[in-house]
Amino acid sequence: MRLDELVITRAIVDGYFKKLTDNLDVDVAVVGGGPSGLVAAYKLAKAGKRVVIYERRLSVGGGMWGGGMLFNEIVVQEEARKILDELDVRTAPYRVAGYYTADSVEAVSTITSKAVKVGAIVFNGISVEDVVVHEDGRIQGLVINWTAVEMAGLHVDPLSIHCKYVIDATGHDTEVVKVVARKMPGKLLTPTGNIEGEKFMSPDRAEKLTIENTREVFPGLYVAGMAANATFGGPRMGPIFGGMLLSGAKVAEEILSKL
Ligand code: 48H
Ligand code: FE2
Repeated sequence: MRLDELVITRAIVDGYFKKLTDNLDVDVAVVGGGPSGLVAAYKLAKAGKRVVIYERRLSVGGGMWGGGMLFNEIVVQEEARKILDELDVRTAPYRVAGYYTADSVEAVSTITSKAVKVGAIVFNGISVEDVVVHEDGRIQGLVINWTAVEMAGLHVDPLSIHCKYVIDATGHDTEVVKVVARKMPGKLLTPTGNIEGEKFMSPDRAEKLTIENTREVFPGLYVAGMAANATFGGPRMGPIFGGMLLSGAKVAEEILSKL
């Protein structure tokens, strides 16, 4: 066959804009495609909900690719291994009982593939910069822009999407919550009403608190993963990823019970 550059261009533009317009009003919008966001999206999409992930970078996976200090293995504990089993990510028991390792590239690529295959739509290269809130004070959607616009520092106004729930899965920076805290000081569902801030490294406490901290932080807005710990003042845990996976599963369950 003879290839035509205009057909190629039209195919991309038509395909992309269909995906975009079909997903302007969804059940759940996940901000950040790290481990917690990916698992949340997988669980929600598997339950038949319409889910999108907005990911600032070209690739999803967040901090999981690099394992610990670029040694690309992750550690998970017994409780979280079941999630990796369910997702077909192979784990190996470490010689200390209860600890398992997995190849971080297999983990990211497999979880991503599963999430996408059950219907989660990933929009990469897009950054969430604000939320939509009308008179009732509840979050109704997100304000999005190209990461390239953000990086270039261009003054280009964003677009908006609607969703029933937002999950802030942006990791340490807890970016969506930050916007809400800046525009509505004292109104978060945290002890101080503001962002409590991430604490020092303490893996055992951190992993448990991550699950507790995975909850609604503002009407319509949930936090998961490191964003949950940063928001509610939990410690960090280092390169053990079980809490991230379990947090993604918990936020999906909580939202499913409301949808
Ligand atoms: C669109 C955005 C925006 C935005 C950020 O950091 P992540 O991997 O997040 P988690 O919470 O799922 O996993 C945390 C884990 O990787 C980690 O750092 C751990 C366990 N640390 C322990 C320790 O002690 O350090 O992924 C967040 C994703 C990234 O891909 C960002 O690019 C993306 O969110 N993101 N996407 N709009 N405004 N902000
Ligand atoms: Fe981290």
